[in-house]
Amino acid sequence: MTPVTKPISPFEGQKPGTSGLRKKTRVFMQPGYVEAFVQAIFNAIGGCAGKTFVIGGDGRYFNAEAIQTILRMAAAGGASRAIVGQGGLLSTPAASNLIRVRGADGGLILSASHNPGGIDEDFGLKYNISNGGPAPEGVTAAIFDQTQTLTEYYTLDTADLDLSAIGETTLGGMTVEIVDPVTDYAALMQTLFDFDAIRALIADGFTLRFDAMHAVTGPYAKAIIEGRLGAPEGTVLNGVPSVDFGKGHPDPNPIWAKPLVDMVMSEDGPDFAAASDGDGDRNMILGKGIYVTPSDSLAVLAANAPLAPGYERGLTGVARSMPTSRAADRVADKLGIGAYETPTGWKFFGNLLDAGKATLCGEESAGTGSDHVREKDGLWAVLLWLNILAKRKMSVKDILLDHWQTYGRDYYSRHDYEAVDSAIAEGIMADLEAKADGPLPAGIEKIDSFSYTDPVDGSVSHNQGMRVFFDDGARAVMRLSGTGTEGATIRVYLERYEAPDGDLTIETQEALAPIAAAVDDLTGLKERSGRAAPDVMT
Ligand code: VG1
Ligand code: CO
Repeated sequence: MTPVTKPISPFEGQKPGTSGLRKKTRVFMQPGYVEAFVQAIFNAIGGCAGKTFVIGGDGRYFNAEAIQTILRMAAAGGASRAIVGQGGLLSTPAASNLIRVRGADGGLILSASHNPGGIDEDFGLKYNISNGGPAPEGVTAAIFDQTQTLTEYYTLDTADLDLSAIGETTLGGMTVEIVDPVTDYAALMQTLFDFDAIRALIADGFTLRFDAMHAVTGPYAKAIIEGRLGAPEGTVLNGVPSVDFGKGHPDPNPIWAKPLVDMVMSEDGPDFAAASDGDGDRNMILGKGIYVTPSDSLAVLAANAPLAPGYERGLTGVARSMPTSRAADRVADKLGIGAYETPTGWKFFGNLLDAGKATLCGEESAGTGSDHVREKDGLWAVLLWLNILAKRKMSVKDILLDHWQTYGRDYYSRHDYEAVDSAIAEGIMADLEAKADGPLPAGIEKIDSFSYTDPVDGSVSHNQGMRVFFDDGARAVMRLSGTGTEGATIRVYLERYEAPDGDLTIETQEALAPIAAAVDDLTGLKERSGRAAPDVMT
């Protein structure tokens, strides 16, 4: 079948953000929009002739249509094979795994992650490289360059493929292989964790719930938690993926997963509960009566990982994004292993993982993962927690208390001010940057703009967030979100350390109120954004 060449003019703003290109669904649905971005990707990677790609997404509205477009274009460009999740579904970590185990050249993942789905909500598309991880900045910059100079794209005039049946078909000269989205991923999990120990824990009466939030992890959690681990049916909540995530917001935090939080906080709640996001790479961990902040979760996982077979030889290092609390550093310090601080976004962990410098990575935004794939992985974090609980035979709350009594506690919270006028938000950031040169207000030791030099390839990334260091060791970070689709979201990250012999059980917002007030004094944030309080606090 001969490829058809079609003329196209560049679309404005096809610039990948923290994790791929995210826009309103209707923007993606404009004629030629997906085609332009996909052709830009193919051009930026030197074409797709002879290549193998993994393709799948979180099942949101427009997922299926976009996949058909990508398949036609990959075939027209001469790709030899496309490996597609059945029904177009693949969680982000499962896609990363497939790229790796199948030795694919790359992958196209369709997701706007934790953003809501639907024709009036959000859509997204990102490219992952052959290590299974998100394209690094050099590649995303090349893609953006291509989007600005495109003149044509290549496709086939063919009918849609049926993506519902497992097996192989062809499209032009390309083989399309439809795979079960869960099989390889579940097999990988089984190599990392002590499934027998977790199964015994559950058989002994340990109770748990997993909220898939109507998103992609439903089938994975059912197969693994209810299937291989023997948890009773009904353990997985909201387990059927839907195009609009049940009209919810598939963001596993105490705001959007409130029913789950209420459940574990109640007298007869389960011993453990967890949730994952739209594309399955985030996690929220809860124990009876307690919410584990993602920063603490990373530290606890780092301290206990050797209890799981996949990590029994110990960790080489731990990496965290800059705004993530320093709790993980304290563990790394005690273990005498490397601690790395990277800019926000999983793409910055890829080199550290490939080079064997870090085994575990994490972000305050509910992302944790390891060198088993090159994405953060929601279910992986849940299974590692379960493995640790099965071995330590303590409650989540006691594990956390024990951790704080050993390392001290980094009180931590993130305050988001959403959909703020972009010019106002940029003004707030610019004014804070101008204050870095001093004179500094009383109580503040240093203000700087975070720059990162990758220790593996030496690449430098500037302007990765403003840091405010206080005299007493507390820290605040401010940055603008790179995943939003409306105005600007200002994120304010607050933390304060309390030593092991200090007060370890203050209510979090209370513990951080003085820092939040100091940030407001410094920036005029509330008045300038016109908000009396943050829209979301995690
Ligand atoms: C947010 C988080 C960041 C995460 C990114 C992608 O980015 O803060 O930690 O890596 O989302 O996660 P931003 O730029 O909005 O702060 V996901 O699950 O949306 O792929
Ligand atoms: Co996600």
